[in-house]
Amino acid sequence: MKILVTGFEPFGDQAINPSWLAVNGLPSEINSASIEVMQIPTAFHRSMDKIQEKLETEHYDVVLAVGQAGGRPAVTPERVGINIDDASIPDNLGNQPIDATIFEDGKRAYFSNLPVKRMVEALREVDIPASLSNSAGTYVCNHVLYSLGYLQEKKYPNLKFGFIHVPFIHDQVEDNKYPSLSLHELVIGLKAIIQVITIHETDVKSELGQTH
Ligand code: PCA
Repeated sequence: MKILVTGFEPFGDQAINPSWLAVNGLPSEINSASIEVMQIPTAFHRSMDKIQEKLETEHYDVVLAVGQAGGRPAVTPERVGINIDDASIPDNLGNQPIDATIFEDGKRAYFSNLPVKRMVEALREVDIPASLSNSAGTYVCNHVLYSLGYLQEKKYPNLKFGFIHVPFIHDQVEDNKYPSLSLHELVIGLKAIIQVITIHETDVKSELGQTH
């Protein structure tokens, strides 16, 4: 099994992006699956261009994208990407799409086809705070998750794809203003998630839904 794991470059007012630091800390093999890592730009179309270039030159069974969700207290596998770009700040290329459809011929949403609930359970088993997220926002991370679903549907039917949002790491946070984890915890969490991917094709029906 070959897994491509991506992390983002820093964006907004942040000097680092923990998603890339954590992804870059992964070993090259987990459970005999080979892991390849790549940094992608925090830019609406360029981020996906880079992933598509990779998929065109090499075969991957899984693409797992990872991004920063500053302010979240937990590692959050994302359930779904939606067909809209609605940016509250410009991306790293200065683009700020508002209410823009990502793909006119795409579905309104694409659900990750990885076992997201098992991921949450695996994270909790290794003592990493985790919950299932039902919205990846409307910025570049949602764009990437949605576009991976689109690519899976239109071009790579066997591709497994998913998205993980990670909190800030301690270095980014002054006076405990926001929740944060250590970089080491993020790496442990991503390893646990990838282990799940290498073992399980299907998800569990555990009670991880939310009332709001
Ligand atoms: N987080 C942003 C984009 C890049 C990143 O790491 C997001 O959640 O959309």
